[in-house]
Amino acid sequence: MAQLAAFYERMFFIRRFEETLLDLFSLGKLVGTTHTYIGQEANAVGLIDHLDPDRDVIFSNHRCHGHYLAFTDDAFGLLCEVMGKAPGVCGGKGGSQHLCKGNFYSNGVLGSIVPVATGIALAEKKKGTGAVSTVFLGDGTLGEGVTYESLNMASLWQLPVLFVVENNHYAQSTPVELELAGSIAARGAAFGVETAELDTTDVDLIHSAAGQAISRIRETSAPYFLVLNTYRFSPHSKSDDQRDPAEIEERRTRDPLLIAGARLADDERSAIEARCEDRLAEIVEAADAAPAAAPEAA
Ligand SMILES: Cc1ncc(C[n+]2csc(CCOP(=O)(O)OP(=O)(O)O)c2C)c(N)n1
Ligand SMILES: [Mg+2]
Repeated sequence: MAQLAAFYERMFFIRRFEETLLDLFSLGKLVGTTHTYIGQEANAVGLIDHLDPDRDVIFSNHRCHGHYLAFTDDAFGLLCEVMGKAPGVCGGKGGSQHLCKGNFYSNGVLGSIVPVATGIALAEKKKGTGAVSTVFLGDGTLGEGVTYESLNMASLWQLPVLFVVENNHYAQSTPVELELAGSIAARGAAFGVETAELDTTDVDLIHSAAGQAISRIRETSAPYFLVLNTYRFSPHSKSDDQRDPAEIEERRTRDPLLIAGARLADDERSAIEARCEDRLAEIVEAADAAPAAAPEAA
């Protein structure tokens, strides 16, 4: 129960952090656009619970806030970064998609992170650190050929890399059926990589499947391909949404917060939510008051 409460708190905080980002965007307080992870939180929270921020390495993409918060819990640094403020993770110069802190890296160029995560897995293997290199990619990113070169080398060289495909069924506005032929899971299996696929928004089930995947990598140092079927409630980025509203409503019945929240007592859930709201309010106030990023040196 303590674990479920902790998962709920992390997911709820990520959800409210991003809803707040959308509000701040509307007020003109963000620098650049933002891609929210609203609806997909159980993936980041369930999986990243198994990783050690001091040893393991994560590579994320344009939709990186949930992964970042689950790995670092650095909400102030992230908010300042997205607001173009000096205390941001990257001094307010990287923005929403380009975060670098400790063993966390994200990049908005689709596919670019996959060979880098594979190369880091090779480096960590050679150093004998026991680290797992995890890379999160979307269904649409499976259109990037470098993904398959990476899977091939990871399998040939038995590299400790976890490929996580978050299939939210859309690449921008293109449904997955119009972007990808064949099966997603078969793409990993075709390279002889151990593969698992989940179709759930239940954080406990994701936690358990991710635990098995990460234990396998730690035991064998071989790669693993994990497909998480999921859904985002928010638009791709800002206001670019052509999905049927009825489809979104139907998926809301499987909101990961509803599923996990229903297992908690009402008073415990309310206390968690109040704690998150207080923390968020403090962070927003501090980030708003923080100085803007320093201009480039001449
Ligand atoms: C190389 C490259 N091409 C195009 C884009 C523009 N772009 C940003 S996100 C996106 C769709 C990505 O879809 P998916 O991989 O399924 O991730 P999701 O947005 O669904 O999380 C596109 C085409 C980009 N960032 N990089
Ligand atoms: Mg997608």
